[in-house]
Amino acid sequence: MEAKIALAGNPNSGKTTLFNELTGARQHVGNYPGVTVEKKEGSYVHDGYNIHIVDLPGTYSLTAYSLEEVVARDFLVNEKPEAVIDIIDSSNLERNLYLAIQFLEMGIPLCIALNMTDVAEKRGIKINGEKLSTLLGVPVVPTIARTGEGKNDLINAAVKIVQKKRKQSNLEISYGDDLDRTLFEMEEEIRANEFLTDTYQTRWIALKYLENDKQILLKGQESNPSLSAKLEKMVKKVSQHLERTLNTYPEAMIADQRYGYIKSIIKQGVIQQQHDQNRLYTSDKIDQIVTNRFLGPIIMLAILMGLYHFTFTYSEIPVGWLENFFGWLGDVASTHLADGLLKSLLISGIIDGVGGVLGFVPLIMFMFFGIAMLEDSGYLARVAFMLDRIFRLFGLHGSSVMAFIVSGGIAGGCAVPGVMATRTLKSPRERLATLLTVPFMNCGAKLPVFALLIAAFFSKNEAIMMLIITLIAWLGALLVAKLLRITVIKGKSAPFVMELPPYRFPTFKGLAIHTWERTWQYIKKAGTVILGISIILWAMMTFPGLPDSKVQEFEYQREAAKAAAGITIVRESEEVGEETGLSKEVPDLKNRLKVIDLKEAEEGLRNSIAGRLGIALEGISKWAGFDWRTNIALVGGFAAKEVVISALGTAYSLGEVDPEESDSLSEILAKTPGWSPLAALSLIIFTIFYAPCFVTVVMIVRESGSWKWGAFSMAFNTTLAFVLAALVFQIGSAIGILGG
Ligand code: BGO
Repeated sequence: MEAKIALAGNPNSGKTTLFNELTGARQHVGNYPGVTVEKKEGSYVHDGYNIHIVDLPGTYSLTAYSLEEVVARDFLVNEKPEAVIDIIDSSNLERNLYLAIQFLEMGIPLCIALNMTDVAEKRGIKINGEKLSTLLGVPVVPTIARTGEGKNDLINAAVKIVQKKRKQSNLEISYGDDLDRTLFEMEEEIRANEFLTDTYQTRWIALKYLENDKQILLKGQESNPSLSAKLEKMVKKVSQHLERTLNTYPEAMIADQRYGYIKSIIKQGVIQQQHDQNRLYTSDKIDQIVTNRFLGPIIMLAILMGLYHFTFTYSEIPVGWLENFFGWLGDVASTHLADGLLKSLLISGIIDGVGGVLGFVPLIMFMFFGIAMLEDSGYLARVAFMLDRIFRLFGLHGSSVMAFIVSGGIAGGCAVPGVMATRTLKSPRERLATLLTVPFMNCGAKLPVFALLIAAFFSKNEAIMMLIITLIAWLGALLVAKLLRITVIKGKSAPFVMELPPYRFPTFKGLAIHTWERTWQYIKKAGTVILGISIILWAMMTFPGLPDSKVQEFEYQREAAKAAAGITIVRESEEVGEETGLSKEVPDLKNRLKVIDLKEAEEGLRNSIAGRLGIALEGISKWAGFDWRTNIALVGGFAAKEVVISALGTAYSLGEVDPEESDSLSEILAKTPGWSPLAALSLIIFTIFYAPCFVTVVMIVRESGSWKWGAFSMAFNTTLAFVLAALVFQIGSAIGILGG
């Protein structure tokens, strides 16, 4: 039987020595067609196989920077050897793995020769080949080419790949938020147009465009000039963005992330000993402290607390300004508009609804600024790395951490890109478990709901409360993931590696741009989707209104109150003088009228479509401490979580008719009977866990490939949320804590 195996590796890794060791006198030296690069071929007989061995030119990378790289790459693509042996200099593992990673990205059936183990050992470096093999998903064989040690094991491993016709799945590294997003978009274009896909793989083509690979660019321009131009434009756009925000460019970012991936492999116990501490770079030195088993988690929690403290403390003043601004806007509309539907829509539907959401812009902005700082400095990747160990216990993939963080793991993300970020997870089971649990994170839409309830009921412990909410969300997500992984999505975990890019000093410009981009998304959503839903909900809370007979009844009550007050005024003015009587009695009348107005508004709301729904649900929701108004808000939250705030704003505004009353929503809630810190906590728990918003459900359906998982996430999450909220409320009430 015949087999074709290629030897590859960095220059000086021992390739020639191994080639000679294997082929001996059976060698043939020529040139690769059309170029002056030497091509050595030879043969080796093993286990009934006549193995044809080709020695590829030594390269550090597989991007078309040099002729050797183009030749090596073309050979792999055109000749498709059944296995490739990558010879790695063990004494310089990190650098040598860079090439191995690129083979894996190309989906090459790979076998690693961990060569020069003697040299490495002399330098005090001991490598755990098995661990490396598990993490990379390819066989790893220690060798000493100079003596021929390990030669047979190596060929055995390569022949096994040939025999099993083993397909190597493509390694997909995350290249950071910006590049990942562009890669997804480019891949869609490439796939749809079958652009160069007969020769190369989709993601790899996109990656080469990002790396500005001259050979692929040329082929692309020849094959489909307009699509090639489109892809180049996408690359230009993301390049400019990276330049502005992180002062870097795609090629550098890609190399950084690849090295980050390697660093993470090495840190997982692949190098068991390294005496030569002087060779550690600054990033490694920082990592020794920041990702330390004991210090790391303490530092992480301290940083989170600091972030929450910073956000709540400093955003309070501008949030107050905005609250006052929307209060003033409502007052202006109230004085200048005639009573009627338009006024109600404007004040209760739009100003109190959307204004409630926009009022939190400063808080969102501060939170995003803090997160951008953690992200741009490279610390967030370390958080993911540390949480990795914990995630494994819950049957999740290490890379799931990043999807959780994108979804709002720290607070203020979004589950839609979070669900999309699970695409980098190779194992379908862990991917499914991740995409079903990322919606539990505290996205930017839930954050204002928490901020409102914290301000109303836990104002003395804002940061600690936010930290508790974060921990509840994570714990809940992990436990649900575990539950899913031992029931509906059973199966073994795949090994994983994640990226640890070098630390960087974030630039102020970069932070500002990242903060603004995300804040703008929030504002845009408030002005479009939330505005639309607020108007629909306002209509549901306004119509059909009270029947005429009821309206008339309230009118009579008002008349009667006025008449009674009139009599009193006259009578009292006779006794104590007109002026005193008036000043005492008119506010009394005003109060009486206000009570009648409130009753009418409340009855109107109760009689509305939303009100009836809210009341109908009260039979169940009372177990969790939610009244009918909260129910309306929560039903609205199925569409988008911001609606919880806007609907509460509208619901309480429709019951609040005095224009002089300018209490903020949190003040109103704190004063309303039936509300207590316990009821607020129960609502917080429910908000964390209940059904994802509509767009996220659509994304779950798309990414899981089945509408069943979308339906599952809605039904399961809502049931879970209700059970948890009811438990908290009932137990809290029974033992009488938090005002319950
Ligand atoms: C010289 N162990 C040790 N200790 N050395 C090895 C091993 C190993 O496992 N494998 C290879 N080497 P190439 P590329 C040399 O040539 O095969 C040595 O570029 C010398 N030469 O012997 O050429 C190997 O084909 C004088 O060393 O690598 C060679 O990939 C003094 O690593 C070098 C000392 O191997 C590079 C070494 C005149």
